[in-house]
Amino acid sequence: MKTVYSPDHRLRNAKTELTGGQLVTPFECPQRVDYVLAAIAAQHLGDIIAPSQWPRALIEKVHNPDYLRFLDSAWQLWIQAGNQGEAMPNIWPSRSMPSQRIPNHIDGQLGHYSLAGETSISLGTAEAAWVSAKVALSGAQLISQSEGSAFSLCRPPGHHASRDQFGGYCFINNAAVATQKLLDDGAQKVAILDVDFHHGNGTQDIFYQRDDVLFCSIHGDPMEAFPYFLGFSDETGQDQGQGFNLNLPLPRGTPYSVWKNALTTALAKISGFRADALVISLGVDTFENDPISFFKLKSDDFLDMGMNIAKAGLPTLFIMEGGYAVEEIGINTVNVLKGFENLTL
Ligand code: 7XA
Ligand code: ZN
Repeated sequence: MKTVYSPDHRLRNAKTELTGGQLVTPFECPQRVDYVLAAIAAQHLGDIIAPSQWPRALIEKVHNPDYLRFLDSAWQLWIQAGNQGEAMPNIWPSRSMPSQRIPNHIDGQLGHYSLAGETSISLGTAEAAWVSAKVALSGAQLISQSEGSAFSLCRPPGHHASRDQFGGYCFINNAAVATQKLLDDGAQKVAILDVDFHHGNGTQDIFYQRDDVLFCSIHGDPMEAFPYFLGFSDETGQDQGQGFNLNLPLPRGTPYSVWKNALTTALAKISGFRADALVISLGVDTFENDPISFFKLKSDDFLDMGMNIAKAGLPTLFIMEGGYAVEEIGINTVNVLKGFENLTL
């Protein structure tokens, strides 16, 4: 399986994340990709190729142009405002006092364009997010060219980013951008299976009213886990999209034996959808030692996960999302890909 990768992910090198009332070194760090690359080489997964250049218009199919302009200008505005640290939101329109107005001040813009408060914007963040989207687009192109499978080693991740909001370490929704490209290239229907520990609220939101994209997600129960406000099983889609959204929340301590039942349910739904292609939002923060999650998957379980995903029998694009047990992220990720290949080779 080919991997699409760019060293420019390093442009995202934030120093601060807000957690537990403290500013800490972000869990979502550049070293994550080093470990994945090392495992790809050690396990002989296949060639590693650079992404192509892509027009911004492809990103604008799933993100609002004003949001992309905000991402481009946020760091500069933040510095011009005299700030010393990294840009973080600290004020939002609220449920009882909503507003769609977009303030001129960077503090107001950060609130308007964010869904959570842990993720800082640092020098180079917008550039890295754009490169990450190109990595996703190039992976989609491989699938459109009948490659069968491909791995987009995206960083920063994307599945929390909505049309116009960042948060949860995500800025551009790489899985959504890739899915739209597959449709534009001729796929009639695309299924997205999000196996990251966290619900892909951004991806869900982007496709919630559509019947050409089925979104399925297996994740920590949002009553107990980020992103808290979406990811419940009664969210099934809206309007034309009714019935094309499947959420499978699971409780604290879920082992693979239970997680696998949810995978079987998701794969049955995907089979009934008769998709032309499958996009996997591949987070490995379901791992038992992940520092910010609460499932109990073991490294070998990821092999079985890949094997079962292969049983869908669809051209499949894997998009990297989360996973913060940094020393094991490589083997866990590549186990999914090797498991997939072992069944399809
Ligand atoms: O899939 N999403 C992630 O891995 C990032 C989740 C961010 C959680 C932040 C909790 N303070
Ligand atoms: Zn995650």
